[in-house]
Amino acid sequence: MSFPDLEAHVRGTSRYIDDMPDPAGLLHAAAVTSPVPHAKIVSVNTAPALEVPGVVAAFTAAEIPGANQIGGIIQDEELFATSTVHFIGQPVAMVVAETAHQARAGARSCILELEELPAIFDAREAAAAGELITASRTLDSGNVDDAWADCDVIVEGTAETAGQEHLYLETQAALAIPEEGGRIKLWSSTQAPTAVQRIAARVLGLPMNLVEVEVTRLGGAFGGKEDQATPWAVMAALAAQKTRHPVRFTLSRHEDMCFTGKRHPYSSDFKLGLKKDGTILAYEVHLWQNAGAAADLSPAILERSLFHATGSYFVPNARIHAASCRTNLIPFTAFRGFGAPQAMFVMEAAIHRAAEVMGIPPSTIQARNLMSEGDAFPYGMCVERSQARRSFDEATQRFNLTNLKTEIAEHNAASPLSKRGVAVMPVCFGISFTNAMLNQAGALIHVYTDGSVSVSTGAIEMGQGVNAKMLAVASATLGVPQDRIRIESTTTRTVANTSPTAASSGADMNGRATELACRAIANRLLAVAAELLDTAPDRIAFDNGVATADGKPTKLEWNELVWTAYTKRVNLSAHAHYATPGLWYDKEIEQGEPFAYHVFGAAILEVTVDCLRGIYTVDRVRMVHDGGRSLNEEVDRGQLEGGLVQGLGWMTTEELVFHEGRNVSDTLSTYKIPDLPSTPILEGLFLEDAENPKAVMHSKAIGEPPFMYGIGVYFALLDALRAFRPDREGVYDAPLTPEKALLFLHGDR
Ligand code: LUZ
Ligand code: MOS
Repeated sequence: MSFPDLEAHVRGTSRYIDDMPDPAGLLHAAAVTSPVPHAKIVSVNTAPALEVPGVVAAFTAAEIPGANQIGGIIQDEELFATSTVHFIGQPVAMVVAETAHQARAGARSCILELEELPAIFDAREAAAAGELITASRTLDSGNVDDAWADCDVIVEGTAETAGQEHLYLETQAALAIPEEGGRIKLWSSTQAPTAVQRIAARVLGLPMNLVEVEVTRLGGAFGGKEDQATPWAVMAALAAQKTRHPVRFTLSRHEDMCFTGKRHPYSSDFKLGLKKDGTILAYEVHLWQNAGAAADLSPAILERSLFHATGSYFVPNARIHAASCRTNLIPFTAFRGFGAPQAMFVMEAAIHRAAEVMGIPPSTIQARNLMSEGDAFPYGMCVERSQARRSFDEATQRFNLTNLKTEIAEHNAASPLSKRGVAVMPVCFGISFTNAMLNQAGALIHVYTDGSVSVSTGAIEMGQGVNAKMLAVASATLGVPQDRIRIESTTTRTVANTSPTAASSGADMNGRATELACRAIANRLLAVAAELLDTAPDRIAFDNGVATADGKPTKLEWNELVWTAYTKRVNLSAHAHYATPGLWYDKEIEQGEPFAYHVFGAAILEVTVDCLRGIYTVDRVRMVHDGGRSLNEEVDRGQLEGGLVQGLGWMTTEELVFHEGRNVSDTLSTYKIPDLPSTPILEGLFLEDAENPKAVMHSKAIGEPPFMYGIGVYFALLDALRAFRPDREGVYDAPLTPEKALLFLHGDR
């Protein structure tokens, strides 16, 4: 089986937290949340909840035994607001009851006395008011001020991107079980079990060794469970500690859409300078990140925006300003791409504007400025193996961009009300957590006496297929068939101090740890085999469960060897830790080597716009992707296609709208994600001979990079729209919904 969960998923028997059988005495939790974006709390009255049938208890900050603090990077977020509420949906208290329905009724009955305060929702306004989450940062390379004088063309403009709802299939969920000695066992739908463990321990006033967090799998996450799973898990744990009952906390879809953080909206100003031939000389950009009301992961996301501001291009003189702005919206959080897509959109907008002014296709400017081997990013790191040009050239040649453009021009000339458009989108994405500390992982392997193997790592399976990849690594390293290996659930008790499964690096790092631990056991077993076969260990290998000597099969089988090793008292277990080598970054000088390597690729996107109605279709997207040597090609193809489609949604129909701080796109009827009918014809090619010595078995991380191919659809749409309205300049305000397309076609603003 190429994907361990496949059969259970198809049969519907895979267990998620909400599917786990109810433990005896189970209670359900619901949150009491702020109905206004900013207010002073005068009083919180939970007494009415206790009158609601089935309600067992209600808790506010006053009942917290430890610290009322769930902030990760910056400790600026209370579990329950005490003096002030800062956004609509902010938890103030919780109610536990015998059923979820009763808990919600209890929560609704609580009375909050609030004095409303003025609120800010716009990032630029927040910055102007000095409302910053952290000090703003500037990455400055070359000499931008002098470079403008050498430019033949200089363009300026603004670009905006809206937020994005994760819409994982499984909503936020947790189940807390009180055990003996005050211990708490937590099941959480989290990407970050250690973070949940640490913060639950902090809030409950327990040492971390009295809190275990276990995760079997998530029904999707996309970054939405890197930090945002924590409050619900911690509330469940608190209620379990207080009531000594198991407590389940599962958000409804509507609650999840209202109460949890999303992708950050960004506002930006850009200025791009080029030579007549399209060579980029200078780029200056201001990025205003709308962080929402608390830091969450915003500073880290801002840092990734800084690093990806110049996209796939070499820019000799660049100045990138980035500010994380505090507003009275929900704290925005990690989402596939982690600030890179927002910054890369601005660069593409600047190139589009320059192309417009110069009267040349954007792809001419793109092609002229791709990173080459040895070029440095503004943060100082050189690309060692750039596949930027290779994938761009392969995409434009294999998919014959020149012919395609001719075809489109002919169609457009012949069709007054139907216009086609095309764009190329190159992607370059740095792999590693930008915070070097987080680039570590662990694995714990047991070989049992019957030869079956148990693999535990810090990686969380969230549908991205990391378990399939761990299986591939363990099987190849031990030389035993995949069906003898089980990938265990992820728990803080087997592998401790884990980083979130995030930054596309879960398979890279946990795969390396798995490889190291398997190798340690294999080496011990080979020593035993050498004795049995009367030869040297380095002449023996294991292949599909059979020992080979000098490459030829022997009679010695894995099971027999394992048993013999056991009788000889050989250790059949190993733990290994992996820390990505060579990473450093100095924020003082804004220079360093924050990434192990980069992933490259290019996509060609085609659209057709109905110029009477403004509706459009994305017809076809073809990608050439730098995937290294895949650990599992089906899994990688799934990430390539899924990432792209999620990016298309962000750029087209997923319109996250806040009115006076209230999310008014909080249902599936007002928030439209791509569906099968809107999914284009997809073709994905993986670059051949793409080695990668920087990751396990020459593989490459794939989770996030393909998302950014989706950015190209915005520019393909602009291409089609401007075929109808050549008199209009491009606007850069994503998503480009059909309504906005209609206004472009028939309006004048
Ligand atoms: N999470 C994080 C991430 O904490 N740091 C990162 O650099 C990152 N990058 C991508 C996605 N999640
Ligand atoms: Mo992430 S955006 O949790 O890799």
